[in-house]
Amino acid sequence: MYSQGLDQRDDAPRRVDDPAATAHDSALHARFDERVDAEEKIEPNDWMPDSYRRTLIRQISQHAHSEVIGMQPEGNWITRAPSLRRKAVLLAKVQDEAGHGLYLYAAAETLGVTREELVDQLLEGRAKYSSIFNYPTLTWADMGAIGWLVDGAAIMNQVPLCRCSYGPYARAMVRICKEESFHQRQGFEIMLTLSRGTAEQTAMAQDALDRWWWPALMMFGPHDSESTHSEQSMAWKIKRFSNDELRQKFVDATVPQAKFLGLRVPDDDLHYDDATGHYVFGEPDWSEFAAVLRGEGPCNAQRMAHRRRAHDEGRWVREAAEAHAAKHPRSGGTPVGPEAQQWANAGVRA
Ligand code: FAQ
Repeated sequence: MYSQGLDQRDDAPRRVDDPAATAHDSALHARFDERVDAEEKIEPNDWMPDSYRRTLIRQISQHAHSEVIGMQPEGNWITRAPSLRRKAVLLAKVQDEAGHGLYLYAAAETLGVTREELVDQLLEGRAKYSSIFNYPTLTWADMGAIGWLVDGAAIMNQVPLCRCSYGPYARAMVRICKEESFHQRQGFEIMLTLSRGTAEQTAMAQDALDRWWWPALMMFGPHDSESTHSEQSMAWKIKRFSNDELRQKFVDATVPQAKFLGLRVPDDDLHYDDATGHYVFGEPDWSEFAAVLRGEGPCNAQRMAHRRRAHDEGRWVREAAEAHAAKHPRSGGTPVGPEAQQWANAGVRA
């Protein structure tokens, strides 16, 4: 629905031997670059290079898919939360993730792609989602570790996206980051409670940290030297920091929190470097990262099977919504004009 009017592209391929067209293209490109450099937001109907549009669709839709698939690991614990308060908080958090997915699909739609296309890409295995959601949630402490580490990494990565050059993405990220911040605190609070609890609870918190630490570091993506998109995305001010810069910021922020919890970060190489003021840390297992991206992580098959099943089971809801909208096209479902009069006559308020 957000893609209406976006099918007129100024950057459709032109004849290379047409000097006027080439000059026109160069002028558009130059103006676009100037606006990005001047920190102006690019809006849906503004001219943009096709490659900028494609990059945004790729990143925003992968981000949306991650939020939606990301509900599964935590959804696993809603029925087993240890108290009513924990259950209500976890339920609200998982609902927030669904909301983030929806804002992000809507932001991607402003680029001229439909949500159906994006969902098809996910279901057919043509689109990626974050590697982190392919790991199992084995104990209640995993809810703490996900909030603390996964949402913590997400915030580190996403706060700079609030300054992304593309307006709809940047604005969606403002609200998402506020909610992620609450999520991070609820995770840390679970870890704090467990680490101040019995020896068994502390061991559970340590075990969760052991299992989630390295996958959390992989969330930031490959090293800068291996990152295919970073350089261009940073030039376009979509990304504001490189993958390695954000990973370092995350380690610097999180290690002191682990110390406060009395937990040990599972990295023998980890130490503070007085000269740089940063923590030096070991190398994630990049072969594991590559395997997860190939679909061979511990839960890839399970996550996708569940998503496909949920999509199929929700078909009747989508069909009912479409049938309703077709009956009431002018108001997106709410009857207006003579139709409203008919409803009013029947005793129904429009
Ligand atoms: N997993 O050239 P780069 C969350 C892919 S939301 C899977 O460095 P880029 C909330 C990358 O797509 C978490 N694939 O790519 C939550 C590319 O493949 P492609 C998601 C990865 O885009 C919390 C290739 O590798 N967050 O956690 C990963 O410049 C708790 C080369 O990489 C976002 O999506 C990975 N970890 O940088 C929900 C944030 N890393 O497309 C529930 C927005 C890289 O060429 C519970 N996205 N790849 O086939 C970004 O900031 C960027 O897209 C990066 C990757 C940093 C993820």
